[in-house]
Amino acid sequence: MEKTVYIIGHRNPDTDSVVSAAAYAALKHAQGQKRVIAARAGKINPQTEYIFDRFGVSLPEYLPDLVPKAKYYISGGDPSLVSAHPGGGPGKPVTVHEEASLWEALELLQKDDSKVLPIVDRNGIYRSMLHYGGFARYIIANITPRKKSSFPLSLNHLAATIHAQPVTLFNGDEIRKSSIVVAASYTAHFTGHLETEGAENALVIVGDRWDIQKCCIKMKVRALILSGGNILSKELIELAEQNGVTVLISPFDTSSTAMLIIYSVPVGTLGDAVKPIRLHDPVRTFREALSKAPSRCLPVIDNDGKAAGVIFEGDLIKEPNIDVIMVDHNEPGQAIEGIENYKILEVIDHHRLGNLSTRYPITFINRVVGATCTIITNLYREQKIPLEKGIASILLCGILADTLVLQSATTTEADTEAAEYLSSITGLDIKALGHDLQNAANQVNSLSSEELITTDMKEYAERGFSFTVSQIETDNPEALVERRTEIAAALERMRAAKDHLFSALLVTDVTVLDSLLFVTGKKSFTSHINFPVTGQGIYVLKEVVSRKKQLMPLLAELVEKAAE
Ligand SMILES: [Mn+2]
Repeated sequence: MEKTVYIIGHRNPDTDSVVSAAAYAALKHAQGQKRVIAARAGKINPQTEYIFDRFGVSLPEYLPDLVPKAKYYISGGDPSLVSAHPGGGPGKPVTVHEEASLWEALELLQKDDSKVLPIVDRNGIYRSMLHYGGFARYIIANITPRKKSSFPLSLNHLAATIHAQPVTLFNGDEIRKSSIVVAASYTAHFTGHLETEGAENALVIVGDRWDIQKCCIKMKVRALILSGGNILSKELIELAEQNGVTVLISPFDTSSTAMLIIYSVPVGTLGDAVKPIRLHDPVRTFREALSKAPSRCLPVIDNDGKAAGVIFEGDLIKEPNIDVIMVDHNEPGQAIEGIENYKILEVIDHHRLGNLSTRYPITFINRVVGATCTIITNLYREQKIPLEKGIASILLCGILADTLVLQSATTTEADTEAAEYLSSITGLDIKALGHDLQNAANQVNSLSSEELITTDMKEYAERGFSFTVSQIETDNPEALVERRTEIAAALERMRAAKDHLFSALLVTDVTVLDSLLFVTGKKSFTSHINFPVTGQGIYVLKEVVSRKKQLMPLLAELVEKAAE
């Protein structure tokens, strides 16, 4: 089975990470890899929204988490992803209509080599499950010499199941309980028998016995079935038409015909009402039910209640049907929740190495450049894939956003070169575009303290400690200094919730390229901070604009001191 591959950036996504995912997925599509989907692990910031909107590129799909769910393990892939694959995706699940005959259902089961079959109504809504266990129960309950059984069936199903040639057919669709009567005795005897059985619900199987044929038609049986390909006289056909009696010619002998009739009941009457699970249900919520379910499988439905397939206990030990490519991050702590359950195919990044480990060799590209978008741009050029204008435009935005318009300390020649290349093929002016991007980002004053901190927050692990460092860009840091009590309280809530060593917010002034650092933390850490102070818990970091390249080494040193 071909898997779906999600290309996804870090949590609290910034422009570089969202654009990298979108542009790298477009590169894979151009190379013919259809089942690759760009994704993002969170809400986008106003700048990212502005960019995708302005250049008319569709946003990567939002994934709240990658906690294992039914849809990632279901046999045949997640049907809800069909629309996402222009070249086709997982097929429609095999189901059977509730009014189809048991015979048709069994044929489907055999053809599909499956143990179970979801039974659906005319709109595809799940009704019940057919499995061999339920089928066996039906046979045992109905084929017993101790009692005379009747079967709910329609004459159309009956005719189809026994491959009959209809001579006359009345009320073919009506489903009604009927009993099978074989005309094996003398006529007088038989007539008495038919009277006690109730002729109107009798399906009489008879051979070439003219007397019995006539008496059945006179008594208005539900259907007269001529076994072994026997035919009816013209006179009796006319009588059958007058009396509204259905006459069918069965190509099989009497015993085969009688046996096949049992299989013409609508499959909906045999299904087990197994409670379905939903595509997005986490595996942990149904693992136990699955181990107790008949045939150790459960039906899976989509949001509309439509049958989406079947999940077997064995599916959970197979590899899931999705893989992941990480862009703009490599530390598991910054990745989308649940990522450890899937195979990481590639990492494309420009950050320090975290503690990622994989079970397989992977493509790992990590370059010391200012933006992952620079690496992606160069992958297009190395692999000789022409850039669409929309993708080229957002890539340029990604580079400018992550490098503060090529002015941050992380900017390399490669970033400048890639930006100039993109600028020339899109006709976008770097300075003017940079100005637009900073304007779009400058909405910090309308954000709550929580939003200021979580919009671009990263979690780190170092020397056995965990901590968070957020960053926000503004042209008016004074406005945030005025809100210092409120911001410090929000930072402290963030820190205390997960018992971090400290939580910090780097406020970067894009007009002069300096930053302020807001910190709350444990004394064992804060007592070591030796940066110039400008207020309670606020430090001045002259010419520091890069969290990754300039701030993180400073913080790592302080964490080391706290560890001693
Ligand atoms: Mn980046």
